Amino acid sequence: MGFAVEKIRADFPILQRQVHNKPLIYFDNAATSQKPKAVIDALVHYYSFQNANIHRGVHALSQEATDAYEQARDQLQHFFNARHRQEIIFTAGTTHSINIVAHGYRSILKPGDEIIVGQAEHHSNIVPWQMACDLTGAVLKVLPIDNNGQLKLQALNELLGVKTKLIVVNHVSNALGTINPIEEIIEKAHSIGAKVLVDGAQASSHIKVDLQKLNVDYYTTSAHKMCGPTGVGMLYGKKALLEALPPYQGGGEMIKEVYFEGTTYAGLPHKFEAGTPNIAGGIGFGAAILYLNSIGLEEIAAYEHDLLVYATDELKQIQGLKIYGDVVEKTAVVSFNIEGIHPYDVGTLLDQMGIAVRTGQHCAQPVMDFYGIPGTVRASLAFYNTKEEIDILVKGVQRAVNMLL
Ligand code: C6P
Repeated sequence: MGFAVEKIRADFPILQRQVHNKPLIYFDNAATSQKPKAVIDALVHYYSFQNANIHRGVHALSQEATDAYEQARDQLQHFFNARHRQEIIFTAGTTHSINIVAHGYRSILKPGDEIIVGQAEHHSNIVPWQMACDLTGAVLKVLPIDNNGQLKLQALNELLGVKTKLIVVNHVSNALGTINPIEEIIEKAHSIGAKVLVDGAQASSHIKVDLQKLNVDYYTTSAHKMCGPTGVGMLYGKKALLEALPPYQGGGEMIKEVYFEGTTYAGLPHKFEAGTPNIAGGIGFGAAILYLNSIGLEEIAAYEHDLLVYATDELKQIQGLKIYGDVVEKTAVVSFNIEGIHPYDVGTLLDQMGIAVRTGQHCAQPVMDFYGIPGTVRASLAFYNTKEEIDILVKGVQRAVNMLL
């Protein structure tokens, strides 16, 4: 049986709406994915019937909310195949997750220690490390990309050394869609005793991630890119590493005992979950995981790859169109420009046609600087998109070119 895209599309209420009197074509999935009714219903159900603070009350409602929230943690553990449920920390999203680790490394790093960062990182996997380096005297080294946007693994051999403490790299580039060979990177890092943090924001709803098999040290993602709500995400870390990492925020929930003379901290995962969390968000994240599982990550990946190949081939027919990161190993992201046209102008005209794409630097300025461009037009596809929508995009881009050149 083929991929039941029409049935799937019916799960997403927003796909029924019009924009500028045209049916919405949503190709900005890398920025945030749309939400199926199952996730929206989970949020409404929680606020309608279960709303209470968690881990605190003896009353039934609090217990029910706690169970629902903790069940979501179990769902995440199984989805990513983490060894222990305590290794799954609820955060506000990828940015928050990376900052938790980078903040902790402020008390681990020594002057002269080195962190290797990929050249095609989102700003949220650059800036926290720069801040940590500024405070500790550690040094940030850049693992360069080639013209296809792929990391130069050869260069990693030269960068890795006794001073390397950590490699921080994305699983998939948000600006280009290129999939990084993280298995190889993790192996190389471990061979010299360095750790690896993988920013999985653009991977986790497109590629099946097995954390134990990867043997990765830290992995981060955001629910909102996985059909879940905004403002919630995950930090995975190996138990022993998270236990050794100092807490990020102090407050309720993250403590064992508090005296004015000193405080002891709670165990995992609570040590990193100070304050009342995004309870509905966590429950919604769990519902999103269930939804993705009901379709199947492998099926999603195969269907999206089909869309990617189709979109790439069709867009290439347009004269003067250049795709950045046109490689085999990538998710369904097409980042492009047309010679002589600013990406913003293309995006604005596409919007008038009901087509949502992102234009600009995509919070990855070093990638744009590398190519010497102000930005790109980025069409990022999801499993609820169709080839018919791609046809409309291609026609739309051609129309925009005709108008602008
Ligand atoms: N990228 C995009 O349009 P947050 O905002 O914390 O959920 O995720 C940050 C982030 C980190 N890493 C990668 C690889 C990302 O793609 C993102 C978010 C969006 O590309 C919004 S800037």
